[in-house]
This record gives sequence, C-alpha cells and structure tokens, in this order.
Amino acid sequence: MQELAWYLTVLLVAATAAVFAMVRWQSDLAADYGGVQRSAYRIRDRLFWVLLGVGVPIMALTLWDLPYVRAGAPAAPQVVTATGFQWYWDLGRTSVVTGQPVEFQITSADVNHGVGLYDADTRLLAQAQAMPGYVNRLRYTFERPGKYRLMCLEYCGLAHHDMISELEVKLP
Ligand SMILES: [Cu+2]
Repeated sequence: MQELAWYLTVLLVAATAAVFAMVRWQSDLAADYGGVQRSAYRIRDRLFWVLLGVGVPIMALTLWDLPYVRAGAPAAPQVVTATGFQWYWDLGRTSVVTGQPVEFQITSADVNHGVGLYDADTRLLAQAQAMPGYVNRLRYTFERPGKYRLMCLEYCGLAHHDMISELEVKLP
C-alpha cells in the first residue's frame, strides 16, 4: 500500500509539474481571455466530478484500514502499555503473539512523543501520538513473527533518535 501511494504521489507531482510547464509555455502566446477562461472552467468542472468519482470510493475503501480502536472491536486484546520518557520507552511487555490484536496504550511522562511501529525492514506499520496526561489507544494485529521496533516519531530533544525499543512477536 505504501509503495502504491509513493508511485501515485510521484505520478501526480509529475502531472502537476507538466501543467505548470504547459502554462508557462503558453503564457507567451497572445490569446482571447474569454476563451481561455471558458476552457479552464470546463476543465475545472470535469476535474471536480473526476475527483468526486475517484476520491470518495478510495476514501471509503481505505478508511477501513485505520488501526485506531473502533467501537465494538473484538474484546481481549494483548495490551502493551508504552510510556515515553526523555529519552526511552517504558513498555509494559516486550513480547506478544501473532494473530491476536495488540492494543498499545500510549502516553508520555514528560513532553510530547510519537510512537512509530516498524517492522524488520524499517517499514512504518502504524503510529500514534504519546501525550502527557492522555492515553492514546492504537490497535495492530501482527501477522508475522519477528523483531519489531518502536521509535519516536516526534522530535523531543537531544537524544530523540535514541528512543528505540524492541518488541518481539512470536507464534501463539
Ligand atoms: Cu522523540
């Protein structure tokens, strides 16, 4: 999914750059303003319906993938408390099993931090804020066993880069 988003972003940036280049190239040509305006409004009208027709289904499909806890979600997750300190994570447990939801209960003891959950290839799987005085709940179900890492995603001072903790995911 992240690769698809990356290629789509590159494609859209290239398309936008091409439009800018075309506008720049045509800006030297003398043209009747009324005709240009009518043509631009026609493109804008079509683009609106294209965005609506493409954007709404994409949003409806991808919203189901959000890792945040929904009302009525299956009970009895494996709870991992994660408290951020300058500059380390205090995890309630460092081992969970595959196939059963894990609920990270995330907070901070000092400043704002961010929790990024990464797999062995350092691909970001899920993330949430760690805020003092508030517990954010993030649910994720691991499909594969292995070593995963939690890293701070919000710059929180001198040793921010050092806020890395390991989570082991085993077969049940
Ligand atoms: Cu940090």
